[in-house]
Amino acid sequence: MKKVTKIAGLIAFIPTLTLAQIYTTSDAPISIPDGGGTANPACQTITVAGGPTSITQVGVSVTLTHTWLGDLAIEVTSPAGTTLTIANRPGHPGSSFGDSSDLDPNYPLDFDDGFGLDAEAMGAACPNSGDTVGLDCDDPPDYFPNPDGAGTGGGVGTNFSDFAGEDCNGTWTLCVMDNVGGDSGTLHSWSLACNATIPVTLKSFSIE
Ligand SMILES: [Ca+2]
Ligand SMILES: [Ca+2]
Ligand SMILES: [Ca+2]
Repeated sequence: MKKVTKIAGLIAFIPTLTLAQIYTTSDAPISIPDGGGTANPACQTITVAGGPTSITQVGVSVTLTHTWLGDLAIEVTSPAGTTLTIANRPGHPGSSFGDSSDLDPNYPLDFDDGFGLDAEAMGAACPNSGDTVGLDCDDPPDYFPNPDGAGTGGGVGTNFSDFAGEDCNGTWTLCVMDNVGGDSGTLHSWSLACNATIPVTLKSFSIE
């Protein structure tokens, strides 16, 4: 009885306060070209209509499969054409090849300026090469963006405040670039929050 009450409370609460300003791509999953770099990214778009006309806050959730996250750079571009690199080869150039941890679609990566983990340190707390972010470390995998301009691939921007005051309506593009050959993966999906927070609590929520 206690659990039923809790579930009903969540369902009533979230759609009105949070989900109204969260948008998810309808694009199909796409393979990330191994070693494709900035010249050959995997991209998906979201077209927002009826959203906020002046951005105060942006958050992004990305669902990926990959066997070496240190290969990857992730960029989001607003309808106005502003680009922010939210992660740029985590662990590189601190280590030559970047962090070796894996990404699993069961553990989407969430990005918000208010989150506690540094995107550049993604996976650094995982003890083994075959470990999965969100499962073996970084639980939950919630990061503040770090363009890491020092890394290869040309990190762009500062953080999500780069989009402040822009119109959320229009087409947003998220691109994932794999900068080193040998390990590959897939961009499954991504979601965008305008003037809302990505609902991290939903990921660990299950009805038992
Ligand atoms: Ca790995
Ligand atoms: Ca880096
Ligand atoms: Ca690769």
